[in-house]
Amino acid sequence: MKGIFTALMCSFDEKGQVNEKGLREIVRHNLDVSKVDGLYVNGSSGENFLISTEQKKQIFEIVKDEVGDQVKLIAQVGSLNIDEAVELAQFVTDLKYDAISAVTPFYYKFDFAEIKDYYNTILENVDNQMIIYSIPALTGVSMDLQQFGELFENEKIIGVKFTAPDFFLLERIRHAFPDKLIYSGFDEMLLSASVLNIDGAIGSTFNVNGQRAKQIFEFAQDGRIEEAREIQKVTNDLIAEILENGLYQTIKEMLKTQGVDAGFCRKPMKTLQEDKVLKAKLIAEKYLK
Ligand code: NGF
Repeated sequence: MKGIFTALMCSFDEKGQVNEKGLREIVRHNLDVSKVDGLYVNGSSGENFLISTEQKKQIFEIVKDEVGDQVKLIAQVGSLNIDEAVELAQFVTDLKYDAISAVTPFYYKFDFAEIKDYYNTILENVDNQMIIYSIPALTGVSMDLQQFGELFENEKIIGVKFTAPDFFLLERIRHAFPDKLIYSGFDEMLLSASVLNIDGAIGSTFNVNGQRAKQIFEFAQDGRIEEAREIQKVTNDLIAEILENGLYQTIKEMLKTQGVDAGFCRKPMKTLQEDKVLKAKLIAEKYLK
């Protein structure tokens, strides 16, 4: 379960329906061109919070069918509707996903006891292992070292997708829980996290920049920091341009330049205007081979 996992994007048509052919092409691009170690399915980058339960299931099925046992698969099943989270956790476990992950419950400002109950409830209902998805900037939910420790007491919770710029907390978690898996979630901070001995990373930009992410991670593990830093620099130039142009839309336009039918983003995400589509093509020309 270690290494570089792409936070998989999904191809949607103009009406917001899943474009199966396009989704399969995105998967193949990640496996055959970027050669990543695994896929994180239906996370933020998969526009998970914008789609129906049926669409989530459809995506889980298509991805598993395309990947088989080629790489590891993590299914993000977290939902404010705990019944949906349990239903999806059972669904992907039957499909033989290697692990499940769930975003911390958000919006209602749940206290820690409620957050803990959410994870334990999902896990009581399923025979699978869980990776906590912590992304305070989007959820507003921050947990401290002791709270991570309490969650980790459940042996089925095997790790965390840590999407935060708090390297003090990251180091403390690494030190306190050497046997838990830590995945870095901010691609622009991959090297900084890697030197703290994380187990891997999960990111959206790996859909187009997976090869560089793999190099950064591997160089850092080998202590080749200068080489890793150079690649992180190019990576961050790329990420800065992507963020300025529109994150998910730009990655999809970049994928299209690689012959991948990456489709559109779901509303309320906007469709890029012509000038930004052109800019995405220029970014692809500059950074992709
Ligand atoms: O897209 C976001 C939102 N974060 C992703 C990743 O942490 C989560 C990150 O790769 C994710 O992709 C998922 O759950 O599917 C950023 O897009 C990247 O570092 C650029 O900032 O914060």
